[in-house]
Amino acid sequence: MIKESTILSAFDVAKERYAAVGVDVDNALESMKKVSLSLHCWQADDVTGFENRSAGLSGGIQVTGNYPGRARNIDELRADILKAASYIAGTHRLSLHEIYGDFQGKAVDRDQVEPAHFQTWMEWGKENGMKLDFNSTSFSHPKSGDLTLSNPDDAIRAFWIEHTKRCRLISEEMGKYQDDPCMMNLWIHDGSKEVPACRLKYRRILEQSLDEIFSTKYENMKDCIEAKLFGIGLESYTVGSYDFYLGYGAKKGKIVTLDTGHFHLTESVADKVSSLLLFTPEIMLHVSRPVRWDSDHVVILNDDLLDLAREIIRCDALDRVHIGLDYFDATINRIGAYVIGCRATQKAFMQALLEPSALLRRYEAEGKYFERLALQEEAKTLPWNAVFDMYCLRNNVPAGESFIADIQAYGKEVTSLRN
Ligand code: RNT
Ligand code: ZN
Repeated sequence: MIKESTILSAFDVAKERYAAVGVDVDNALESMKKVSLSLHCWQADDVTGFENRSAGLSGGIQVTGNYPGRARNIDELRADILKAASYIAGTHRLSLHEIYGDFQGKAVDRDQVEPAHFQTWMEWGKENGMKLDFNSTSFSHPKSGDLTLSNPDDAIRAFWIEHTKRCRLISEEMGKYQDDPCMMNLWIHDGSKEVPACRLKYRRILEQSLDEIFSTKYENMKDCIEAKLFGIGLESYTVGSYDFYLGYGAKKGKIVTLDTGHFHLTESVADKVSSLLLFTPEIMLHVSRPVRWDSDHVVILNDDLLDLAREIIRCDALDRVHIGLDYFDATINRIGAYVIGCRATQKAFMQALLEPSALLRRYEAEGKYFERLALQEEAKTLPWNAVFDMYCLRNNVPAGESFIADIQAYGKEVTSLRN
């Protein structure tokens, strides 16, 4: 454990250093309260869910690793999420996929799912101070195939339309219950291994499906549409590409989800934020980490994440950006994976909030580009970590690396006993 007195004295020094470049650390700490993360439930069990069907993970996504102790049922998953959340300062949300319903061992097909299947989740969320977000699930089902909402086969398409409509209703009920809109993310894997004879055909069908799905208006949920570059086995064509959803979102006022793993590796996701804010209602993030491809590695504090957080803060857009996480790593302690990724995301926002932006903007307006670059470089090594430790201390979560030993203990006493 880091001594409290050490945190306090480091904070005082940091406060002085930041004041010299016109940054008020207390304001930054106050703004951190608005940085609420939506934890993805699927890191706890390798995107398995509770359908009791052995279809296996499909839809072009993949979890690698076989570290022991994944959550096998709803109780274990809930316990693991709460354990992880206890090391993450602030209030969090939980993002559920449809396959994580409380089905009580019954087989509930995706076109039969109802708000009742999420009643215990809503109650659990309220008891534990976690608001819920939601996701429809197109993958890991006998009808998943390569095409769902863009399928020319009317019966299959109708099945997925029904599923997605029901997911919107569930989201609406969640939003009502928690008195705060539930963010519903719609991602489908539709695509093909080779280039199709007509790309337009499937995109037109997808547009029609979405129009039908969104024709019901709700007050307590918000629709988010997530694009992607490619899936495994579906490398040549993705029906729901970024252009597709950006166009759809801009035209029809829907929120575009930016998954940081869903772009060409040299493309800047940070650069998209300001454009989306001008032309779409809000932004949903899926903070992830691609390594050579959309591999969904545990999020770490790297330049991409820092750039993204800085852009959001520079746009003063914390009220319009929803910070969801999306990665799945089965090679290490899964609870530790949550904590690492969440804390990295928070650290990125902490640094962004501490940027000496007033001074940087002044230099820029005056054409002082040497001064701007010099300050940008100096700002990188200002003692932001002392402010982050203070943020942890004030929120009663361990500062620094002391969570490692705790999570090791949970691994030994709880998760390693699962098999
Ligand atoms: C897949 C998308 C999608 C999923 C989750 C499980 O590439 O990122 O968001 O990861 O819905
Ligand atoms: Zn995603």
